[in-house]
Amino acid sequence: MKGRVIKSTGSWYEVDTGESLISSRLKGKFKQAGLKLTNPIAVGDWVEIEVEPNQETGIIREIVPRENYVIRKSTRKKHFSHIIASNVDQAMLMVTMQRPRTSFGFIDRFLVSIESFRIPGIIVVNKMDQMEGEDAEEWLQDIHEIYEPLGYQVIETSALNDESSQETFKPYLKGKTTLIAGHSGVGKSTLLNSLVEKADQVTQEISDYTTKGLHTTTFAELFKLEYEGSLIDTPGIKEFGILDVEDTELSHYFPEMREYLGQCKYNDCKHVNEPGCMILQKLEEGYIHPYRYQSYLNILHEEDSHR
Ligand SMILES: Nc1nc2c(ncn2[C@@H]2O[C@H](COP(=O)(O)OP(=O)(O)OP(=O)(O)O)[C@@H](O)[C@H]2O)c(=O)[nH]1
Ligand SMILES: [Mg+2]
Ligand SMILES: [Zn+2]
Repeated sequence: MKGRVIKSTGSWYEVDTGESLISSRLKGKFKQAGLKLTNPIAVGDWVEIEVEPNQETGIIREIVPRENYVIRKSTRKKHFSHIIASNVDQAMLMVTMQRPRTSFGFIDRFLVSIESFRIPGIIVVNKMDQMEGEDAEEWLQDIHEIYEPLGYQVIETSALNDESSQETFKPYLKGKTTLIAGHSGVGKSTLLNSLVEKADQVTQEISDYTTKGLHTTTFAELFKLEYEGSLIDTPGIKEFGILDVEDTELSHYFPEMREYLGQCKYNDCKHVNEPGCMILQKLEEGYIHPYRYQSYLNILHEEDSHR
């Protein structure tokens, strides 16, 4: 029987077969080419299960090859990675200006990771009700100016008290599997609760002392929308560790650089200080945003320091 993993808690996986939910376990080892994973099965996976004689539990026999996945370095286990979710049609990154603050660097790291599968990205700016002051205005303007021209849509919302979030989000979510990610405390579960009537995700006020979230959601979980489509709530991410990317490959994951690739003087150009570099020229001419270029350098250098 085929089904989709909607939740995993330790060694049990909730599999939705369309007709029922069957708690299933893995038996035996699953080899996954080239990846050392903390979770062999991820929310979003399609699996083949065999229902046990008691009819209530199942055994996972096979994972249908993933179309894509969003993956990060494990924070707990060195050299291991963690799949946040798989087989998604798009990823929403929820960001807030304060309580907690989301940096442009963090946004860029997340976008790089979804670009490797060309997963469309949407930036959801939450807590618009708390946006006040010049600093906020500037931050918000930057978000629009930097990301929209790259093809990432930007949606502004106040998940906690916006009566119209269903209307706002439905056109984006209908018929698709959407992942919601972001720092702890930005309001991912709050938005989910407002969009999925039956969902009852726990939410929690952020710490006054650190102005950071308290990591309230601890497992990813897929919820079906009332219309066609589903939404995956995920635990807050502190830092987004990008999996090893080759130096010369990184620029492929920056849409604004992609169009100039192949136009540098040297084939193996890393776009740092090489003569005849088209990326540096476009940066100079203002076609590439300096913040984005800075993120590019940061990721590039961090990769170097791991070797
Ligand atoms: N002012 C304001 N507060 C909000 C808004 N959306 C969410 N919050 C509050 O922010 C806090 C954190 O919200 P959660 O939904 O738990 O955040 P989360 O992103 O799911 O956090 P983790 O599960 O820890 O990753 C809660 O106290 C929410 O009530 C909003 O639009 N405006
Ligand atoms: Mg949550
Ligand atoms: Zn170059």
